[in-house]
Amino acid sequence: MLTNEKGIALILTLLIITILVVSILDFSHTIQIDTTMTGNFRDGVKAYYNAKSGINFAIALLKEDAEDTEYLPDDLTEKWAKSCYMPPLAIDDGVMSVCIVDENRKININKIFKGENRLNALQRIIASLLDIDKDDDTIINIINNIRDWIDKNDESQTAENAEQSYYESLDPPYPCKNGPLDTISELRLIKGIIEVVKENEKIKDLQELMEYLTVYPVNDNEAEKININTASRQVNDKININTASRQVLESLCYEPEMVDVNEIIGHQEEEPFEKVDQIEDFIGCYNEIKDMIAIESSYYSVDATGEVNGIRKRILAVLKKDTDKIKIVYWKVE
Ligand SMILES: [Ca+2]
Ligand SMILES: [Ca+2]
Repeated sequence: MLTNEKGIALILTLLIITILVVSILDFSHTIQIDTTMTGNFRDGVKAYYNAKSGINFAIALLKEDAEDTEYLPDDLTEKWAKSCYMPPLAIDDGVMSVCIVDENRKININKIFKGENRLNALQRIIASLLDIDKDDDTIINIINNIRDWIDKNDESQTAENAEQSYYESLDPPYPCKNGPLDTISELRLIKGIIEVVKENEKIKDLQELMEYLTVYPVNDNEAEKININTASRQVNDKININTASRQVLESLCYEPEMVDVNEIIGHQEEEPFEKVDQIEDFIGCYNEIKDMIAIESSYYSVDATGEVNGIRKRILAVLKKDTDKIKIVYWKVE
C-alpha cells in the first residue's frame, strides 16, 4: 500500500514536473514569439514613419517650389524632380527613399470631354502603348467604353459599348460610374480593357499605363481655381511640356512626326520652356492643342519607402500644389 502510494506520488510528481516543463517551454516559446512580434511590429512602425518622412520631405520640396514666385515653370531640372535619383537616406535605424513625379506630364483620362484634341490624344497614346493602330476597332471600343463609363447619361456610344445594363449583368454586378475616374486602377472595371491588356504583347499590366495616364485633377472645378490675390499659380489640368515623356509628346498631334520630340526633350533637360508659346516651332499642330499644354504642374505623385531591419513600408500619395499650400489628395499604405 505504502509502495503504491509512493508510486502514485512519484507519478504525480513526474506529471507535475512534466506539465511544468512543458508549460515553461511553451511559455518561453510564447515569449520568443512575442519578442519577435514586438520587434517586427516595432520595425514596421518605424518603417512606416520613415516612409512618412519621405512624404514630408516631398511636401517640403514642393512647398519650396510653390513659394518661388519668381520662377513659375515646373521642370526636370528642379529639386523635386531629382528626388528619384537620390540614394536611400539613412534615418532612424533604417532607410528612406522617395520619388516625386508630376502627374501633369501625363494625359488626363477624365478630361476627354474638354474637346476633341484631348480625346484624340488619349486615343493615340493608348493605341501607341498597346502597339495597335489608333483606328482599329479594339482602340475605338476602349475609347467609347471609357466615354460611357465617365459620361453622365445611360446611352451607350454604339451597341458594342457598355452602360448600366451591361455592368448590372456581370457576376458580380457593379454600377457604371457615370462620373470621372478616381484612380487609374478603375480602368480595370471598364468593359474590355483588362482583357485587351492581358492579351497584349507590349503591355501586360494595367499599372504600366500609369506612367502615361492620369486622373488628376478628377473634377473640373479643381482645375479652374485661381487665386487672384497672388495670381501666380493656377491649378491646371494641362500637359506640362517641360516634363512630358516622349510617348505623351508624340500623341499630341495627328501624326507623331508632327512633334519635334528630340528638340523638346533637349529643352526639358537643358533649357526648360518658360512660356507656352516658346514651343510653337516644335509642335506642328500647336494652334490646335495650345489650350491643353502648359509649362507648370499642379499634381505630383509621391512614392515613399521606409525600411527597418528588412521590414518595408511604402506610402503612395498624390499631392496638389496650390498657390499657397500643398494638399494631400490620395494616400495609400502598402
Ligand atoms: Ca517649379
Ligand atoms: Ca454613362
